[in-house]
Amino acid sequence: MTPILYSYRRCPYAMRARMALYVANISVELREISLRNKPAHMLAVSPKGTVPVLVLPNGHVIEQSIDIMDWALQQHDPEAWLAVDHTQRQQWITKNDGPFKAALDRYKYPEKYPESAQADYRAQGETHLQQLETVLQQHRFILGHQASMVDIALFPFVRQFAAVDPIWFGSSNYQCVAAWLSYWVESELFSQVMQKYPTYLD
Ligand SMILES: N[C@@H](CCC(=O)N[C@@H](CS)C(=O)NCC(=O)O)C(=O)O
Repeated sequence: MTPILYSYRRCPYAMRARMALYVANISVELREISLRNKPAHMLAVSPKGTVPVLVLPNGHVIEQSIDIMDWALQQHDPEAWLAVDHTQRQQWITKNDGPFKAALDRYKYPEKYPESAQADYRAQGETHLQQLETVLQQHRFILGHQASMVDIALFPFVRQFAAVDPIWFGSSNYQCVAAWLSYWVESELFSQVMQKYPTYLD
């Protein structure tokens, strides 16, 4: 039997999970959901209601994107994406999924957060971009000369940040971040996981 992946194409958490599953060569039954009309089976197995959710044939449910990446790469890790220092890895993921994601949401939808100006939210996110720029000036990928799951876990969020105002991003000083982002966005891996699926309705 094939695992089921509840996914949403444009969700950065789902993107990182899909990429790890793809690299690990694990076939899934991908169920593209509507966030406004979530499948009853998904909510039954994972009441928190976020994607991605992976349901294994034995009924085990993995409902956090990083846990799906870890599970997939523990099955098969041809690029050695898991071979990284655990503390460093966690620091980057915590910063990305915490303060950077919060700044990204506010920068993307400033009308929902009128207490500050959009430029302030962008500046908050730039703290993270600057840290990325510093390490990417030293090596091609975040943790060194080889790609790792940290690159995959972070770039979908940086992609969204860059896309809010591409002209600003293109003229900003984050040249190494821009090159790193282009590398991933233009990769075969990314185009594979961005294929479109009809919405699954149960
Ligand atoms: N911590 C979760 C976060 C996942 C998440 O927030 N996904 C969003 C979509 S990008 C979601 O499903 N939101 C529920 C909704 O919008 O109703 C993970 O890493 O998997």
